[in-house]
Amino acid sequence: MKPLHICLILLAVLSSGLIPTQAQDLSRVGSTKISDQIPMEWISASNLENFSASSQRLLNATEVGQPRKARFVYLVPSDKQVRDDYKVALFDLALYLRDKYQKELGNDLTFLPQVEVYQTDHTADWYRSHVNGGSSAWFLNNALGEGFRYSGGYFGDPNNRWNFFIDADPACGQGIGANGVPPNGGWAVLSANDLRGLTGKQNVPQCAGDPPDNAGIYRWIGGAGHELGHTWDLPHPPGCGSGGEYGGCTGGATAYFSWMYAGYYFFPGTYFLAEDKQKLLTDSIDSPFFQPIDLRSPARLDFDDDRISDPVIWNVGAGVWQVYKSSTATITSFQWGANGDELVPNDYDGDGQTDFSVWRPSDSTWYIFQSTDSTIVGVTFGTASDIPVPRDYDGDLRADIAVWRPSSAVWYVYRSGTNITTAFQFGTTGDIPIPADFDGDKRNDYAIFRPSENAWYIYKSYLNSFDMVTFGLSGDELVPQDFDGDSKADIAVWRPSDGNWYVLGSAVGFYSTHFGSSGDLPVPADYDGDAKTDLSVWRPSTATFWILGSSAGLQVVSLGQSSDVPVAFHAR
Ligand SMILES: [Ca+2]
Ligand SMILES: [Ca+2]
Ligand SMILES: [Ca+2]
Ligand SMILES: [Ca+2]
Ligand SMILES: [Zn+2]
Repeated sequence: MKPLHICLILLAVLSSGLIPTQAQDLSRVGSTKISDQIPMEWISASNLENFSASSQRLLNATEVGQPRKARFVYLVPSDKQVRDDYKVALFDLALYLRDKYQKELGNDLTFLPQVEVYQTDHTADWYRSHVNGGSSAWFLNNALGEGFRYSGGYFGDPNNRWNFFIDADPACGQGIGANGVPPNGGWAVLSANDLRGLTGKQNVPQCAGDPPDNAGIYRWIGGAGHELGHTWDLPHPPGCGSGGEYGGCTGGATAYFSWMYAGYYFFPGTYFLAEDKQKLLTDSIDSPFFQPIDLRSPARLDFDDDRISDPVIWNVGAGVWQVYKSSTATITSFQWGANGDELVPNDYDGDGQTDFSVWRPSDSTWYIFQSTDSTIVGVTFGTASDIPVPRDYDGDLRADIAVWRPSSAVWYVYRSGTNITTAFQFGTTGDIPIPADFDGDKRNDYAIFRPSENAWYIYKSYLNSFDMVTFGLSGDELVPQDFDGDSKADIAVWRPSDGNWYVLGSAVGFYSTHFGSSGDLPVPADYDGDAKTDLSVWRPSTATFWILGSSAGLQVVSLGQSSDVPVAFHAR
């Protein structure tokens, strides 16, 4: 489905000539494009000294020995508000690029991102109109000067790559873009259209008559990643931009559709050329930015941090959790919560280990026992009739406190990466929320099951569209998990009446397996640690877990007593 979709876009764009021959942020002089690779001649130290001489640095961020970072800086002119949606979008952008660079570079190598916000003391109009060097470079010089002043950055900063996003529009003919040429490069300046694009808003043509750019959020993420590449002095491929077939790229279609040329437009469906990867990984200035970072999502219900799910039951009356630890095959008990609480176990502090945690409807408070430092966190969030749906929605590898409100079908998510709460309506009253990462981008997706239609509706945030799949019957237990190990959750149900698992595997297609029987409760998780969810049930009559390990085979674990509840079942 997806490859076909992309092919259609390619054909449409190529035939109509709409595909840009250079990067998205190429600005225009009349109808003539300026390269996004900003020549250093445009910039001079004196242009910046105008600001740094008269202003103090507000932050000293760059110290020798600090980990090197890619900095994503949101600059807010004095006549603009700091916007939460822009903050969230820049955070998303930074993590999407971090993840994509890791995929491209391999060996877990990627950069460390940091997102920051500064309100400046100049108006949006000042950036385009304040005389500062050549008129094409006014906007750049003004934004760079202010960006460096607030962030503490500078030309050729060995410890940071600076990506400034200013909520202001350049005038027609003024350039934006990046420079990575040593010793004075290492920066990019992007503008209000990027912030609009990253939040799915209509862009404002820089010059009268410019066509609108409606390619969607991914295209703007790809564009910013292309500029980030320029901050490391990655060039456009040879020949590209000279015109003709595939933009004149010497490397033909392969070069043309690479990330450092038109490929940004198809993010995440693009790639670095071998020479780009080679430069990032071996260049003495670039390579220190790329360190191995473990970006694997924590395992579900893993209380001993071995990335293997542990069977867990909860005694409703006493509030006692019993965990069968996979690492030692021993049972540990912990009292947390009380009768009436909802179990919301997840990794809230991001150490890879599941935290004992409950949500108490009576006071709408989340009580989380953090595994990192054994501190107790209480967060009031939601109302008594909400359904708790904690997941990692923003991709920072920490679960976000979240509820779905049945009366309005609004998802309220307290995003751990930005501490910003977002509200998004998806579904309708009577639906059942079933969030999971269906598309495999490491962010959980809003999704609901509609019992009246036996339909799964899955929202695809960056495409602003949804998938609908009819699957399952009324009375089925909904168990969206990654059964086939492709890192995408599969649409799946367990049917109590016949003990069958029906799985629409995103990699392997439909299959069904009989495991368990009427009276059991499904408790799917990855109990043998092969990154595939295992078919598994808890049998109350005998207080046993029956686990069909996808690699390890059948495992039977006795735990607790008949009146207990299995935590996996209630973890929604
Ligand atoms: Ca474990
Ligand atoms: Ca998170
Ligand atoms: Ca996702
Ligand atoms: Ca498994
Ligand atoms: Zn470029």
